[in-house]
Amino acid sequence: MQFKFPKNFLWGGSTSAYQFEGAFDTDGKGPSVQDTRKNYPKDTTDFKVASDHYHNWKEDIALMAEMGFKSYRFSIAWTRILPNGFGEVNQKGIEFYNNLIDELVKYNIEPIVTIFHFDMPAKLEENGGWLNRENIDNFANYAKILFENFGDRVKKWLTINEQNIMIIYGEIVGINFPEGKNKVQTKYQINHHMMLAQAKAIALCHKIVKNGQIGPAPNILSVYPNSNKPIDQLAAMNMRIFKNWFFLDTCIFGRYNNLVIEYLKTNKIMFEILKGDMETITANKPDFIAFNYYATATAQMPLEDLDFDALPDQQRMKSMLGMFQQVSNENLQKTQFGWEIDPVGLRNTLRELYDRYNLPLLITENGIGGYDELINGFVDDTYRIEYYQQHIKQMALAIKDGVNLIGFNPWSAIDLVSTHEGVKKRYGFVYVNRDEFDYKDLKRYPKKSFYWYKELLEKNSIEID
Ligand code: BGP
Repeated sequence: MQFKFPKNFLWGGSTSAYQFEGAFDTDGKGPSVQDTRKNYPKDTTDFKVASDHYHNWKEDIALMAEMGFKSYRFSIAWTRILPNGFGEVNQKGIEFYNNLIDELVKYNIEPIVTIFHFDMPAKLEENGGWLNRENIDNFANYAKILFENFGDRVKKWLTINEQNIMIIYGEIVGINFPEGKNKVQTKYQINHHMMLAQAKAIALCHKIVKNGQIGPAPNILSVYPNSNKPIDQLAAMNMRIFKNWFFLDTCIFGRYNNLVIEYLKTNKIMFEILKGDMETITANKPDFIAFNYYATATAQMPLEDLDFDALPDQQRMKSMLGMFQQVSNENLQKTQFGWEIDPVGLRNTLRELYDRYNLPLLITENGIGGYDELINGFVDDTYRIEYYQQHIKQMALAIKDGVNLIGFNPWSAIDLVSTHEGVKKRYGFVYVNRDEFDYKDLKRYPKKSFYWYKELLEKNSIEID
């Protein structure tokens, strides 16, 4: 049976500025933490040139239009608009995004703009980054400039990309931690400042942008218990709260989840909340939830004698002593880069999110990174088509279950530089001709998935059995 998606369903694709634009110091752009970052994984490129979208935006949007995009989710580089993060506006930056947005409007592609995607201005990072309360207002001021300049055409806004990932695994996405301070406490203090920054941006959007809608964009996943032992169910519940609900409960219900607060208090690492902060958060609620989904997680209760420090880096970061330990799920296949693949998990995640918050849901990332090879000007990425077919089918089933899902903007519209694994890990419907360190001609080649996606968007339906 064919399932027809709603008429106005926002089919599109997604990118972020530092991974896609390149032109890292062109036309007055200032450096962000992604430009000054020193800890690139071995043998991977930096973000200086990326896919050079800055000089190819017209052609890139034409390709999106050819696929039939109804929406395009991209981020604005704070340091293109305000090179230092505050102070004078860089008109060249405004001009670049004005052109981009006008071009999208020309093709009837709805722009969905992320205000902040992992790229704190380096100048603000020097004065403490998100840990410095002053930067809450710097963020709000930057957001205000965006609403004033682009709000006539951009009606859907996202505040902070994957705030939860920045807090939980901050080291890998450009957050620096000051010496001498408890790292966990620092993370939750930063989180509190981001919550306030988000609330202020929501308030400004609602005030300035006529018919504007705004929401957070965390990375959300269902968590399975590793066994039917009650204690593993508790571990899974703990992980769901630490990973997902703590962040969404705050902005949607206006309260911090008790489990996390009690954990911080018991360990004497509670963060500081000033008078009036909770009122600011409570008064400014999002209109929808955007979220990124790559896979689910599986958790068990860590054994009491587990040597936590002996765990490999990734596992240690993905676990919490006494709360949960993330383990791999033997029932799931993995991508070439070792990420689990769980299409049914997307339906589970959609269902859980909608049950809990009852707000419209928008998928802003989902996709598969792999080694793609250009052979005679063509890339056969059948594996990507299969991945999307399975995930989109589960989206259809979730909508049939009653979930209000309003769009799908997978990662990524066009090849770009992976956050963790360079250019060799490709995600796009369009191949960009460059290697890790050889920029070549950066020419664009539609992959097999490009034509498949185009057909799907034309039909606006998928086979479900
Ligand atoms: C998300 C980020 C994206 C993107 C994606 C894929 O967490 O929001 O910026 O990078 O993950 O991750 P990676 O590039 O590491 O494969």
